[in-house]
Amino acid sequence: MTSLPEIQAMKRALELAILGRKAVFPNPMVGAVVLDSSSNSVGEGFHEKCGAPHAEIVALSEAGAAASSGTIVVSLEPCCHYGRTGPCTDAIINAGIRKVVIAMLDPHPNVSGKGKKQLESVGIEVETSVLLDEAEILNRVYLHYLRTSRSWITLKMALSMDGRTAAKDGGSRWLSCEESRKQVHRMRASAQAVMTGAGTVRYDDPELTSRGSEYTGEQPARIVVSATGDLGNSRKIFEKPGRVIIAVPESVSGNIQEFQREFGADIWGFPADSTGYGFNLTLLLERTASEGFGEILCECGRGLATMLLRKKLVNTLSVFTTPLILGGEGLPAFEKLGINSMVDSIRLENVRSSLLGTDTHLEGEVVYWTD
Ligand code: AOF
Ligand code: ZN
Repeated sequence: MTSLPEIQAMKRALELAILGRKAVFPNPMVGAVVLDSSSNSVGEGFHEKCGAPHAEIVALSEAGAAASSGTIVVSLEPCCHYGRTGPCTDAIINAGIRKVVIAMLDPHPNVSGKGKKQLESVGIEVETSVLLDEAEILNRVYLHYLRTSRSWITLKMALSMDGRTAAKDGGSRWLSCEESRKQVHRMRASAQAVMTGAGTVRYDDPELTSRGSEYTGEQPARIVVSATGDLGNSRKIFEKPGRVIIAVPESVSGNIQEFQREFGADIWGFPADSTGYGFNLTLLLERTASEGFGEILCECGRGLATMLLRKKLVNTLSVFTTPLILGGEGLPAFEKLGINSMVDSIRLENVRSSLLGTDTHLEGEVVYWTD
């Protein structure tokens, strides 16, 4: 049975875990709370960044001798292997902990139930699945990476009430209200990278940086996807601090070295492929993940948005809807997606909705039935 203090401690552990959000990838976000034998909280910790001590180690060292005969409440199954750091199970056993309360088992092949077994084998009581849903949502990027080796993509769109992204003449400034734009700047500030297509760069010359009071001091990397390497005369993308990556087919990467020379941009070339954006976007998202981008905010036009959705690479869809009509002559959000009837429609789950000024913000995870 889970006690009330243990559930409260798990809520706190989940809160603490989020503090590692920007720096832990490819590790999970983990928080831990140590309760002494009278259920008082005597130590807290979270995994701050990849390579840093695990949450349990931080919480146990804060608790010191008070951990003896106590309980550790942790949002993920304690590890039992040597990675960049040592096994948390050993530290828990050595601290004299009597009970371990876990939200979710760690699906990492080196752990996946083995941590729990090791603790039980020395007589420690282990309880699992406490606030499991919350923990799985919290670690969706980690879980997705373990399954696919790819970055998590949040596709953000600003639409009119009739689902148009721009007027017939291409104009879309300022479709969203000020509160929505502030929210986008918050999303950029918390994303590790922002991705767009070269068409948007050519047409809008965006900065893709976080600005205003939402700016937290660190700009996201900017990733531009292009089939040709043509960015027109747009240069704002290079102006602000932060890494800029231009992803192109290998065949054109030699032609755009000037972006590397003049602005220090990284040019990533991928084998040509007719099913993607001149190259296979899946390879791009594997590369972004291997370079430490767990979550990418995609702010792009119809072409890239359609391609990402067709290839089942969009994980969260985040739509800001403004109460105005642009009519059938306005530009639609997507090109054809092969949807012929309601049963083929692409749906979202875990949907969140809110009002932002005069706009509605709707966000949820895309369900791909055939996965
Ligand atoms: C825990 N507590 O706070 C975290 C865990 O390279 P390392 O040593 O940091 O190990 C990384 C692996 O440890 C990671 O893939 C995941 O399985 C687990 N993460 N485990 O007990 C923590 N961050
Ligand atoms: Zn660990």
